[in-house]
Amino acid sequence: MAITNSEIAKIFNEYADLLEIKGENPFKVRAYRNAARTVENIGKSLEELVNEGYDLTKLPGIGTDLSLYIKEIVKTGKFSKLEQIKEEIPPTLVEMLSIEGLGPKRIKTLYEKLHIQSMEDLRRAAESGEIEKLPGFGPTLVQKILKGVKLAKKAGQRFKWSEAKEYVDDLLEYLHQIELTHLEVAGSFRRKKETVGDLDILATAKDFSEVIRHFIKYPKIKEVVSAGSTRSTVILNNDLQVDLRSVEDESYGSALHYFTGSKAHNIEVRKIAIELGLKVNEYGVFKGNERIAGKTEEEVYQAVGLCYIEPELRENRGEIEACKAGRLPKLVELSDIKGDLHMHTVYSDGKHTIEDMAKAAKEMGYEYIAITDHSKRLTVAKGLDEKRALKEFEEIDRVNEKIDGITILKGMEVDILEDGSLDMSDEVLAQMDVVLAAVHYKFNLEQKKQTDRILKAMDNPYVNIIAHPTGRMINMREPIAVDMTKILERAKQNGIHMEINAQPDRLDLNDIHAKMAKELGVKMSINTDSHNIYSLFYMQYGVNQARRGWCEKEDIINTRSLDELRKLLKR
Ligand code: DGT
Ligand code: CA
Ligand code: CA
Repeated sequence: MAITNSEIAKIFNEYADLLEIKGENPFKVRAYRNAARTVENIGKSLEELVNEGYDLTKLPGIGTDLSLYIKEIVKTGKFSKLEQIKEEIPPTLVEMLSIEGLGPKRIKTLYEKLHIQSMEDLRRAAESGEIEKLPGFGPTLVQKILKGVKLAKKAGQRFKWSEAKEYVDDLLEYLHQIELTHLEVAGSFRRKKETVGDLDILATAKDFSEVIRHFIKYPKIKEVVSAGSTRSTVILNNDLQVDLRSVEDESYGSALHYFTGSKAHNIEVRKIAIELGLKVNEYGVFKGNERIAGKTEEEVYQAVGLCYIEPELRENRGEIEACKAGRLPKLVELSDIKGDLHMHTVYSDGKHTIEDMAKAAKEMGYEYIAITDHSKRLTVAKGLDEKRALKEFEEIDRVNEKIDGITILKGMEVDILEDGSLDMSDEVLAQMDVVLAAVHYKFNLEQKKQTDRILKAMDNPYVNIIAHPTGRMINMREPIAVDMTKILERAKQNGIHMEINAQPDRLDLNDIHAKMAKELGVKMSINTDSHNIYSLFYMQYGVNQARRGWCEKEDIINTRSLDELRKLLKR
């Protein structure tokens, strides 16, 4: 495995970028950049020099440490310090380096000043004019950033539901400018799948050709792929494909059912119809040539002897059997949520104070929140040590006295260390109302080690909730390798709850894990992990995921009143 000088230089440059984002000493940053330049320009293979036993410290800008690092890279192809720092910095910040005009300094500013952590945050802040107001960021740069965000989107990548939602809202508002009888987004979007491949819109109107004419004039279209009399396909500026179709009013329910999918669910429904001597397609339910149903979805299900099945359940994961047995869940709703048990403040990497968060949550009608700042290992996030944690709790007491109508619980998102111990003393943990434990580094441990690490943390008697249990970031970071069944069984045994993290990039537990948890009798908490008051509304995304996981109100602990919740937080 030969490694070229420019590859080594690239590693040092990347490391320097990350050090800079992290806010490390500028001299240190410069040392790596200088080393990268030296490596690039010496004109002789470093690999050969290393193999010949040449003393690398004779090279300009290469000291003892750097010479050891070069040897490490030549021998292993990797730089362990780089791997380590990558685990400490949100992967999207690293990804943002690929955007023209955004260097580490600016990314650091965006992260610190506007708490931008994802491409979506970046796009939103650029469009809203927030970025333009920052010193050193002009309108030209903002244009460049917006272009860069689009280019960074890899071909064939699925869109996060939240991202599609923004476009859907705007597009539906536009379509409603003309007269329509029905308008609905079907497909995976309606099933609230965490990512969508494209949008499938269904509309009925007296004059459908007018709908198509209007649709293809939507200003955010990049390309009109086709425009016929009953359907049209376009690509939006963000590369999202939209299919628009029309049907007759009498077929609307069947078409909505057909295009909502999933395909696997539709196939099962069709099988049942065939057994009854019926035919189901997008135009209706037919007995011979006679249409016996089709105007509404309820009618379609009824015609084949089934009850109405919520779109989130239509994945052929047992919903048809459950319907036949009368055991379909009554899915949890956003309005059932009484509080949010995971959020950050200025004590660690949040943007707002405890009081700000409490007031915003109170406005949302919540009965309680938990403040859960990071623990000390997470230095990039200014994680709290024992002393600062206790100081924060004193402030929580003061704010609780000051504000009526909402209760602030004392909590923390405590790091699970590599050996499964917690990043906080039991003495301080004992003073908290709610303890979240989470993995924030060493994502690559093999399954047994990673599972044991989490199981050990779950045996700490103060832990209440495992936060974002798999650590995955949609389209960016794979989940950690864990035996989820074992973790859920331990949760059941120890009275620990699992989080459904509502961040649109996380949605972790995912739908399948949430359903597993429910079936094992493990309760969950849907939390926004907010770092500012504006993302408290992410709760909706978490509720969507919970619904896809068949969760009912009683499966979710933060649908309980404060008194009930406190009982569930006792171990
Ligand atoms: P996506 O776009 O990849 O996130 O997933 P969907 O579920 O939106 O799939 P899409 O857009 O290919 O098709 C929309 C719906 O149309 C799908 O959920 C079910 C229905 N559909 C599409 N193709 C077929 C098919 O071959 N058979 C049946 N029964 N239904 C289909
Ligand atoms: Ca679709
Ligand atoms: Ca489609």
